[in-house]
Amino acid sequence: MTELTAPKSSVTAAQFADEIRNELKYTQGVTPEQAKPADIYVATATAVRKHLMDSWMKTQQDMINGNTKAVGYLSAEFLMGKQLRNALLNSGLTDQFYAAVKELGFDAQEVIDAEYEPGLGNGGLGRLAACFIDSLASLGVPAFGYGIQYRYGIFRQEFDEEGRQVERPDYWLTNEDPWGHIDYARDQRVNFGGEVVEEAGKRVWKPAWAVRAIPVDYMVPGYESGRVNTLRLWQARSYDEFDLLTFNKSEYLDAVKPQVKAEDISKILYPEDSTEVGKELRLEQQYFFASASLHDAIRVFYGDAEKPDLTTFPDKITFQLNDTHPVIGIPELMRILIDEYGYDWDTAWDITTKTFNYTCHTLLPEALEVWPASLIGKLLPRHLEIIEKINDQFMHELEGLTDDEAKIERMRILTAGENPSVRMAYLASYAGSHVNGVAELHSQLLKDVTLRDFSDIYPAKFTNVTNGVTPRRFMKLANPGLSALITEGLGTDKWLEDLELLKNLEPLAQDDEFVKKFAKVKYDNKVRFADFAKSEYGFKLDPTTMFDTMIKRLHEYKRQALKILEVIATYADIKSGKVKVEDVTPRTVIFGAKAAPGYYLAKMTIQLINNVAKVIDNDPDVMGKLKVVFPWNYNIRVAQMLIPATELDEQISQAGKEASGTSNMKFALNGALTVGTLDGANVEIRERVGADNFFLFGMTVDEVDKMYESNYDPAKFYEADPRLKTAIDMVADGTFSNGDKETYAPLVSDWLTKDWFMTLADFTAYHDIQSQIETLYADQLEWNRKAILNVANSGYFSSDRSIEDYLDRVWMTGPLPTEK
Ligand code: 26M
Repeated sequence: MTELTAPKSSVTAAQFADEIRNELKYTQGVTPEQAKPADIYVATATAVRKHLMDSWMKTQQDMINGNTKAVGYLSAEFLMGKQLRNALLNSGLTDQFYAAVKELGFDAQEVIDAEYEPGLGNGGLGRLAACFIDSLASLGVPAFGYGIQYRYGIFRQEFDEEGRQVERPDYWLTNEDPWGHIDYARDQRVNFGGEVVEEAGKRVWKPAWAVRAIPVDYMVPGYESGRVNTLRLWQARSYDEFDLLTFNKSEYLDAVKPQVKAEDISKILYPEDSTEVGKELRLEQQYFFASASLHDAIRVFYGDAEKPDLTTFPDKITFQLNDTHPVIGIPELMRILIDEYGYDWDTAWDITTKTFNYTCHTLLPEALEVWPASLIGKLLPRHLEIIEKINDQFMHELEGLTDDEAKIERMRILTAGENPSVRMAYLASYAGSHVNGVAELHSQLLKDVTLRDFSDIYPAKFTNVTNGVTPRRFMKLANPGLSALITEGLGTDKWLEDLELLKNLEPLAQDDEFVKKFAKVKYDNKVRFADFAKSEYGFKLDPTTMFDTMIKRLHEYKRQALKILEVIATYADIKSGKVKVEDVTPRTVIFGAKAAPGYYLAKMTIQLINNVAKVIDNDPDVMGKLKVVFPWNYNIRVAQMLIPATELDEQISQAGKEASGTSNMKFALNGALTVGTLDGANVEIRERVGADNFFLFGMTVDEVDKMYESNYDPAKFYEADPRLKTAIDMVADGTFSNGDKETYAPLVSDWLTKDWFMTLADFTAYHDIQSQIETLYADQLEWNRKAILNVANSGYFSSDRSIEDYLDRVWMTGPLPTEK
C-alpha cells in the first residue's frame, strides 16, 4: 500500500465555512441569508473540489511523467451514488463540514439530501465499476474510468394503484452537477456510417456523419492515499454543421435532424440488463464511448504528436472491458493504429492484444451480446472489415492448434450462414490478454461451459477475480455505528484500508459485552431505517421484528418468486391455525427491485409482491407477525440505509446462475446472516464465515444440471408439497387480485409448466431452513455472535482486494511511487 497519505485536512471548520460563503458569493451569487440547502450543497461541493484539485493534477502529472502503467476501466455503467459524503470523507473534511454547515445555520441532512443521486447504471455491474474506481484511487493506482454521461439514468420506479411498476424518466441533471467538469477543449470526433473505398491500395473509411464527444470529468478521490483519479464520462453533442442545402430550402426541421440524432446517443441508459436488446442506438453508444476513450488515452500519453510510438501504448495503459459492452473498442484500436497512424496489421494486432482484457459478468447465454454483421456494416463499415479479418486470422490460427473442425466452427467470432453476426464475448476472448469471471464458481463455469472451447485452446488467459465492495461507502458512510464499534474493538481505524484486519474481531464474538453492543448498533440501525421508511414511504415498521431483506434486480433466476411464495405459505399457515400465532417469529420482509420495462414476468412478480403486502397489511390475523414492504425506487441511497438494518439477507438464486452477487458481501460486512444457495460468491462467503454461520439450502449446480436432464416437471413439486400448493393456489384463485383469476395467470402457468429456474424444486428446502433461522433468532446472543463472525471473516470481500488481484493477475501494474 502507498505511503503517501492525505492527512485529515488541516482546514478548520471556520475556514471551511468561509470557503462555502466564498463559493456562495463568487460562484453562485447568493448571500448566506438567501441560500437554500441546495445552494449550500453546491457551494460545499465546489469547495471540496478545490481542495482536491492539487492532488488531482499531481496524480495526472505523476501518471504521465512516470513509468507506472495506468488502468483504463471501460464501462457503459458507473453507478456512483451520491458524492458529497464520500468526497468529504476522502478529503478529510467531514467534521469541518458538519460544523461549518451548523455555523451557517443549516441542517446537514438537508444539505446532503439536496444532491440528486446519479443512477448511471442498472445494478451490480455498474456498482462494481464504482467500487473499483474508488479502490484504484485508494490504492494509489493511476486510473481512468471511462463511460457515458447519460442524460437520463435508470428510470425512477413508481407503483400504481394496482401495485404495478411504472417507469418515470430520471432527469438527474435538472439541477446543477457541481462534481462534473465539462472539458470542451478535450473533445473527440466520433464517426459513423458511410462506406469504405480503396484509395492508393488502402482501405479508406468515408463516414457519413459524426458526433462530438465531450468529456465530463469527475474527480475520484482515494481514501487516505493522497491520490485523485478521473472518471471521464462522455456526452454526445452535435457539430454545428447544418445541412446547408436543406437549410437553404428553409426546411429548418429537416436540417437539424442530424443534430438531434447525434445528441440522442448519450440521452438514455438502457434499462435492460440481461436480455439482448440488439438496438442500433445501443451499438452507437458503445462505439461512441469506446472510440472517444481510446483516442483520449492516446492524447493523454502522447499529446498531439503526429507520429507517436504507439508500440509503447500497452506500457502506458491497460484497458479492462467491463463485460462485452465496450468490446467494439478492439476493432476500433486496430483501425486507429492502421488507418490513423499507419501501422501494419501485425504490429497493430500485437499492440491491441496487449492492451485489452475482458471481464465476463454473466452465465446466461441470452445475455452474451451478439450483433448482426449487417448492423455493424451499416454503422461501422470499416470495423466490420476488420472483424472479418480478425475472424479469418483466428480460424487460421485455430487450424494450427486443433484438428477438431466442429470446435473451430463453434468458435467463430463471425458466424457463418446467411445472416452472420458477431459474438462480442468471443471477440474479446480471442483478442484480450486475460479473461476473468467474477467469483470462483463463475470463473470455473466459464471455463467448463460458457467459454469452454476458448479455455481449452488458451488456458493461460483464464483467471478469476472475485468481486468486492468498498468498505468506505458501504461500511464507514452507510453504517457509522458499526464502524465506530469496530474501531473501538480493534483499537484502530486502519481496517478501512486493510479490511482483513476485521479478522481480529473474531475473539470479540465470545465477549458478551461486545456482542450486546453490536446488537444495539443493529437495533439502532433498524430504528433509523424504520424512521426513514416512515418519512419516505409512509411505512410503519416495527424494529423489534426480524428484518429480512431481498434487494437486487428483478429476475426469474434470482427467484424473488421463491421468497414471496414462502411468505404466502407462511401467511396461510397462520391463517389456517396450522402454525400458532405465538410460535411465529415476527418478520418484516423487505423487497427492493426494479424490473426491465419490457420484462413481463418480472413486472408481474412486482405486482404480486405489492399485492401480497397489501393483503397481509389489511389482515388483523397476522398483525405484528408478518409484514411485507416494497420501498419503490430502490437505489444506492436506500441500500446504504437498508443494508446496515438487515438481519437476514436473501441470496436465493438458482445455483449456477448468479455470476457473483455483491450485495451478499455488503450484507455480511454489515452483520447480516445470509440464507442462500451455493451460487456465485455465496460459496466463498460461506467458506470464509463458516458453514455454521450461513443458512445454506437448495440444489447444487450438479443437481440442477441433472434435473434439467431428467426433464424437470414443476407440477410434481406442486403436488408434493401442500404448503407450496396452497401458496400457488392462492395466487391463482385471486386472493391477491380482488378475486380476479386472470391477473397472475401467466405467472402461475409459468410456474406449473416451465419454471426454468426451478423455484418449485427448491421450495421445500427453502422452507425447511426457516425453522433453523427462527430457532437461532430466538437466541439473540447467539445470532449476534454469528453476525459478528460474518463481519470478522468478510474482509476478503473488499474491492481493494479485488483490485490487488487484478493488479497481480491481469493488469501487471501497481501504485504510483510515493515521495519519501
Ligand atoms: C447489455 C446490452 C444492452 C443493454 C444493456 C446490457 C446490460 C447492462 C447491464 C447487460 C448486463 C448488465 O449488467 C449485468 C450485471 O449487473 N451483472 C451482474 O454483475 C455483477 C458484478 O460482477 C455480479 O455480481 C452479478 O452476479 C451479475 O448479475
